[in-house]
Amino acid sequence: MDTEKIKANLDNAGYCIVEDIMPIKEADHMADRYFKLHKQHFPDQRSYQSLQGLLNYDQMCWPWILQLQILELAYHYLGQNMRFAEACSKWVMPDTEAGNVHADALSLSEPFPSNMWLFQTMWMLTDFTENNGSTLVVPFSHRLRCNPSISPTDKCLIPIVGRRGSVLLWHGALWHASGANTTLDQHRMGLNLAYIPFWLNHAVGGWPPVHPETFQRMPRLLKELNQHRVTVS
Ligand SMILES: O=C(O)CCC(=O)C(=O)O
Repeated sequence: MDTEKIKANLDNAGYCIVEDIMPIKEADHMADRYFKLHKQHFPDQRSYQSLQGLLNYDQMCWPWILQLQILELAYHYLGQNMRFAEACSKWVMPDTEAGNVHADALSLSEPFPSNMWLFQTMWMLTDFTENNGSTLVVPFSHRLRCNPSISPTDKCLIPIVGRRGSVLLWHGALWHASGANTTLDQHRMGLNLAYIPFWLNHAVGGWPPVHPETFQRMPRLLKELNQHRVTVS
């Protein structure tokens, strides 16, 4: 999709789906890898799993952080000194309830700033369907500049469905949630890659740091984007 059209959707409705940006084979490969990683990290947990600090465990997501069209959009919204916030894989297992509806407010108080402070992406590594836990959003809610107080069954939430290899982009103020997975056997795997402006204190996200040995292996631009969050622990 044309970048100007994506910006128009993001500005207007607070979100945009870009279809088929990643080859299906790559999405399948990454999903396989992340299912395995999740099983190692959460051997007993059933339902919704969020694997934070993914950059330390996996290199397959690195090129997608630097995907040119997405990066251009992140620079447009967050400025030339913008930074990478976090990579996190998110698995919605069969028979899982929807998550809480929230904005990614990162401790900002209301009314939220009108400028974007979080450029959020959800890469669909499996197909996202109405029933398997696809992300729910409330279109236009970023304009309200406040936290939601609605339930995940509220009718103003719509499921974002798409083929694997597509990416959902949204404004941090948009109200959203993980959807319910009402299937018996379909697993949803998504990859969150998030970007923030330089002025936002990274600590408010509570995101794990990048380990120095991971940082050393990164290509130059990825280093630049992650330089603020390298620590040993
Ligand atoms: O897993 C999902 O679909 C929702 C993710 C989410 O709530 C978030 O990134 O803040």
